[in-house]
Amino acid sequence: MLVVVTGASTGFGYHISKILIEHGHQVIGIARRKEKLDEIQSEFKDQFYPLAIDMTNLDSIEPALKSLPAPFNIEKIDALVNNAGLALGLATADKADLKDWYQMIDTNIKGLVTITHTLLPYFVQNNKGTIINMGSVAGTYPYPGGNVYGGTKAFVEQFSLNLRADLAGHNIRVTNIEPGLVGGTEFSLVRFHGDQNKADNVYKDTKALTPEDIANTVDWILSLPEHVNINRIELMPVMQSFSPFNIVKR
Ligand code: 8X3
Repeated sequence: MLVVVTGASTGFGYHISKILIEHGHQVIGIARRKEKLDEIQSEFKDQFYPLAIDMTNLDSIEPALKSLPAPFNIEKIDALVNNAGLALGLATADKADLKDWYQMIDTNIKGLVTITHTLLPYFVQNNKGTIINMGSVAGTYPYPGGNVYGGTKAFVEQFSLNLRADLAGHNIRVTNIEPGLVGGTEFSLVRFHGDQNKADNVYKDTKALTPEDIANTVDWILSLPEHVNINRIELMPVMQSFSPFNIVKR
């Protein structure tokens, strides 16, 4: 398969690319940092095509994908893994930075729908394709400070299901993967604007999911027979679960 992976330079995206290439697929890896992508390309060689695009630069997405060289041409793409996304801040809504909100909306929503909109006509034309979106438990369960991040992931969840509705009759699969706590990535470092102590504290004394767990999930979904669609898959580490509702007493 030829698979587009967004956010391919680190974390989930790197591990997703790695396992797919190990299993004989080719990957077009999208990320902002060209140097990082070039490093990955030297590891994966001809099986990896580095495409340096900023997912918030919406106008650059379609032309970049439409000018991919052989054998990575847009009409040959079998799957899209919409992994790029970020959380910024954990302040309550009244104290959050509006710039953080806009950046999450631009990447997690606008970037995701733009690349999906670019590839969908080719999937429809080929009557074949798989879209795997990276949602989050934050899209289903509210938590303090989740505000816009959770909102963007709720969008991704519903967008995924609505794509399934629109694509009825076409042989196109759509899955939303909704992970809980995953360690071993820059997710919390980015969320806390580079505060390593705060980021480390999130995972202290936990046994969180790993990026490999997420990569294995993507690999498994792509390996299923073509008639099988996993609509949503929610996964958490065993040590993460649920709390009662918060009731503030007078
Ligand atoms: C990542 C999971 O709980 O930090 O999307 O929102 S959480």
